Amino acid sequence: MEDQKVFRFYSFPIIILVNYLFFTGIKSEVYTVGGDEQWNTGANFDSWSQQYNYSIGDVLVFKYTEGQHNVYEVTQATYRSCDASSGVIAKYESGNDQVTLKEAKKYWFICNVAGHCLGGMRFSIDVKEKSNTNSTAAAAPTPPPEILEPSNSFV
Ligand SMILES: [Cu+2]
Repeated sequence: MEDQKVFRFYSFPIIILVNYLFFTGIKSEVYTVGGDEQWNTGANFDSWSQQYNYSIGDVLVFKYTEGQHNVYEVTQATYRSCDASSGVIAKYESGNDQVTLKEAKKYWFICNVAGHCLGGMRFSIDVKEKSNTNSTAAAAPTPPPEILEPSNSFV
């Protein structure tokens, strides 16, 4: 009976701790490109993309009406020229495209519907390795054993 009470009392901080580790050290971020405006003409993707720091494992979600836009990951030269006759790394056109950022590198994205890239549907991001500041917390996922010892308040 008493043991159960102790467990219940101490399980709460453990849940908090596990959540903390999950959200700070382990979980990758998911970004909807363009925020509320999504992947559409008229949104400012330069200012949107500069709001965040991107790490390996993060996911970009491009939301738009299928057929009205598309998403091409391209080289820097193609990003600059908006001419996708070459320099295309990947194409997405489902309207709900999830792009996992797998490498620490610069990524360039454009919309290849005529006029959209030149009209501003393009941005670049710089994806970094996951920073080491969280790794000490993430390296100790099991709570220290002393946290389970009953304190004097239960004696
Ligand atoms: Cu477009």
